[in-house]
Amino acid sequence: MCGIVGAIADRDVVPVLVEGLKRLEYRGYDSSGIAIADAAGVRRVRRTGRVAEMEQAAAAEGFRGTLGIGHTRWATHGGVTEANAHPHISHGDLALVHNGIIENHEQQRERLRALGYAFESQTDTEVIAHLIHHHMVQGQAPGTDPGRRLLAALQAAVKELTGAYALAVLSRAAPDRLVCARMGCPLLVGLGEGENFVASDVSAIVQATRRVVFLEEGDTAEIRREGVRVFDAGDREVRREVHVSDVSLASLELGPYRHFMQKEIHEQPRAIADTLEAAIDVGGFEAELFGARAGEVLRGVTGVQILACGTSYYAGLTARYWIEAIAGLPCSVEIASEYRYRDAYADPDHLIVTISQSGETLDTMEALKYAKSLGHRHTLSICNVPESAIPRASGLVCYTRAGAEIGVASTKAFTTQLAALFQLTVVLGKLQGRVAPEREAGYLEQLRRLPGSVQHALNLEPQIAAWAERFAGKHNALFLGRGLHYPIALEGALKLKEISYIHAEAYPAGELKHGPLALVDAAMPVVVIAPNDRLLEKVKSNMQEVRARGGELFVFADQDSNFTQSEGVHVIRTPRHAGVLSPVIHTIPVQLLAYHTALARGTDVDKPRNLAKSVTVE
Ligand code: HGA
Repeated sequence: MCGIVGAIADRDVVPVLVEGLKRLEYRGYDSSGIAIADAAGVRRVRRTGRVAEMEQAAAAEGFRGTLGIGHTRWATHGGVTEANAHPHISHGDLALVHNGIIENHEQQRERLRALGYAFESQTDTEVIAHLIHHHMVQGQAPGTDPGRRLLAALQAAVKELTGAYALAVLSRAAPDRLVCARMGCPLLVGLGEGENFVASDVSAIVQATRRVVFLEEGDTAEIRREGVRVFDAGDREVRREVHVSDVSLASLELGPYRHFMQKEIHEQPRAIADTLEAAIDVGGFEAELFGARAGEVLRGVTGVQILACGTSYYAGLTARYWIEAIAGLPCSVEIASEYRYRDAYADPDHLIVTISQSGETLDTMEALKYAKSLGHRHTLSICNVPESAIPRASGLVCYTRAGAEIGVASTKAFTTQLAALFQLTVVLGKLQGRVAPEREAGYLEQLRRLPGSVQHALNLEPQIAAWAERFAGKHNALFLGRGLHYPIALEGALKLKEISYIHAEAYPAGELKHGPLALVDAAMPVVVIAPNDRLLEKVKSNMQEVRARGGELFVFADQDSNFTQSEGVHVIRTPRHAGVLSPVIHTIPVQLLAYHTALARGTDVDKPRNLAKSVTVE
């Protein structure tokens, strides 16, 4: 959330900042701004609304400069106003952009007010700008180099902050550098030729450079045209490894699609195939898929605790069914923001599995740290972004290979997480002696067929789009599933509310009679995920309960489910029962239903109101 980009070069960096912000816009899109500095002073332009509006304003004001920072905001403290948009400036001299939340901002504000600082915004961020300025002024011994003072002031200021931050700062007094800091929110430095960059993620700067250094927790850095210096939390200069990013430009472009979400839904066969490639290539499920030491670790675990948020949590819920049934291990799944604040029972022989698309989800990261503090020794991360914080903090890792996911509503990240979790299940099952070679071969064959079956499900798009027309005028919807498909009902309801703003809830179909049936009338569409599994007859009875109350049913079934259309019962068939992988197939229609309903309602599909991607705040 919130996107940061900064650049120092011999050329005009404003186009680099604007393009970077456009690429980061999925992280936050309520307002944006840029600031540039030279020896004459600091100038900024800010606008509420989209980056394109800010870009126009910058062009109208003839913004140019060789040193600049930019920000796209997802407000946490203070409303969506121009005054609250970043960059924030102190004394006309120092400008700063921030991602995160400063928890002690009130105390710092009081202190700075007493020191004579005036505040122009309601943000927590503005205190950081004044605090750095204060330290800069304090360190003003005659002859002290202002560039060194800027870094020293940043390093002193961050020690007085509690909370989470990624920061990029520039000052008129030191027009030859940017300084930046990271704690709890992602930040990387991009290395160019005679020019260098800072950004929340590599997509923002990939057109300028692919060589990046990921800052670690507590790091600060000084970025000049001629080079970059990184310092650890103790202000000691350190070397950090240089990585060459392989993010593809095509994955950041819309191509022939209308929305990134649509593109990403259609990329799923490829994304799943890429995620499964390693297992399919070796022709089996080897522990080494999760890291060199994985065999030894996974053989010894006696249970699994999954921690995640949002869509990733639903991937975890699906995996629980697999892990208990196939690997025979107890598995619990918990929302990370709940787990991290309760006195949880910890069995050190249980494996902690965290799931996060971005690898930066703050609640998940904190839940992981908490689990370790409770004595958990075995940790595994399922993540889509290499070198992000959560995999780096985990013993074992499985990277999904979905490619960049730009749409705020997660789609291909979810199905690739399911693919990864299924691989983990079978590896655990083998190590527990519960999956014999014939069974393993059967699972591998099912996985091989999975991308093709997903493609078949995508072919249902025209039928689903026709249903979506009927949903567009509704205010509420219910999603039902049982067993393995209950988490898919949850995911379907989440997708619909996220992007179409229709209130949608999901229930295990057997729960209907315990309360939600009271909501059912002719105005309530009820979506049912009803493949031909051993719960099908039970689901059919639950559907009768809905029909008897005048509810209209929209049923996703497979060929063998034996449903016929009738008055008030609409049926779309996925081609063939996909066995234990059926939840992956049934995810596609609920994604498409949400997408087309949002389209019919004219909402902003890729940037739904109030949301943003990569949730790096609590
Ligand atoms: N707290 C700051 C930054 C918000 C943020 O990082 N969002 O993801 C603000 O409200 O402006």
